[in-house]
Amino acid sequence: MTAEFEQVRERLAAARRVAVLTGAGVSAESGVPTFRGPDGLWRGFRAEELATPEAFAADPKRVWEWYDWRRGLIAACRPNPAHEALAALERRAGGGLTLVTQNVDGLHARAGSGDPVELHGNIWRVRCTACGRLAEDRRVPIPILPRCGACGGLLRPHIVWFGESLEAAVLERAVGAFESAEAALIVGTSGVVHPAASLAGLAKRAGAFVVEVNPEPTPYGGRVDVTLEGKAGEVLPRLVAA
Ligand code: BV8
Ligand code: ZN
Repeated sequence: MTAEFEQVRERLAAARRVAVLTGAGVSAESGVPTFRGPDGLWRGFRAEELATPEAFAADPKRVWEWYDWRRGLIAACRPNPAHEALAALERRAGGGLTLVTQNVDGLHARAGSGDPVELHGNIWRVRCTACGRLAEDRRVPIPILPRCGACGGLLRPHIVWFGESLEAAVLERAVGAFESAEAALIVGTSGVVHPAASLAGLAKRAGAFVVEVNPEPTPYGGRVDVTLEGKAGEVLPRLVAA
């Protein structure tokens, strides 16, 4: 237990309000591929080429095949000790912890997190491109080109694609949590995608103690108080252990 580690445990325990931001790295040990890691490609495509309204307009079938593949993969994954540790920390914080995630896999909720802020949506929710109807759809496989039950319109994943705005209420909740946090945890994100990547800076400017958990160095490096180098599934359970 290094002095740094002890300091983080103390600051986390003392903080009345904690904000957490997670990225694909928190689900890596569940077997969900990250975006920019070695397993980040699908049929040679990067997420930035598929998760866009243009890609969906040009070839909805290919985009749905990518999501169907991810849904099938995620359906077989389980929350890992990192998700469970964050759910335990939330219970212990008694309402003082807000979990914000960039992930669309739904694993935080499955691990028991009460009301995660899903900045980029959720892969198990679909939205009708014609009538806008939102629905949960857990079919695996999902028929490729799924149709709306109400109007027959083409469904799309209820996910924020590159170039699309985040839902204002969702972003406001995330910004509010990081601006009022006394401690902030940034776990398993490469800090590349905005506006999620700016949340840590908001907390820092508001005087919070900011900690990053990642096995690799990231652009956050110089701007956090402590970087705990390691896997989320190993570091978080030790941080949260009673
Ligand atoms: C918007 C849904 C515009 C898809 C996603 C130039 C500069 C700044 C911004 C931009 C720019 N050019 C374009 C933009 C805007 C763009 C953007 O940020 N692009 C990036 C690529 C530069 N952003 C947008 O378009 C956003 N919208 O800006 O709106 C606008 C503004 C005003 C008005 C109108 C419009 C929308 C962004 C949302 C895109 N959707 N996801 C889907 O999932 O199907 S983003 C996608 O990347 C995922 O959500 C993912 O979560 C996210 C970020 O990736 P990470 O989570 O960080 O994952 P990554 O693989 O990168 O990293 C994994 C990390 O884990 C690594 O650091 C690794 O070391 C670590 N790790 C690995 N194993 C472990 C681990 N950590 C811990 N434990 C382990 N075991
Ligand atoms: Zn419809």
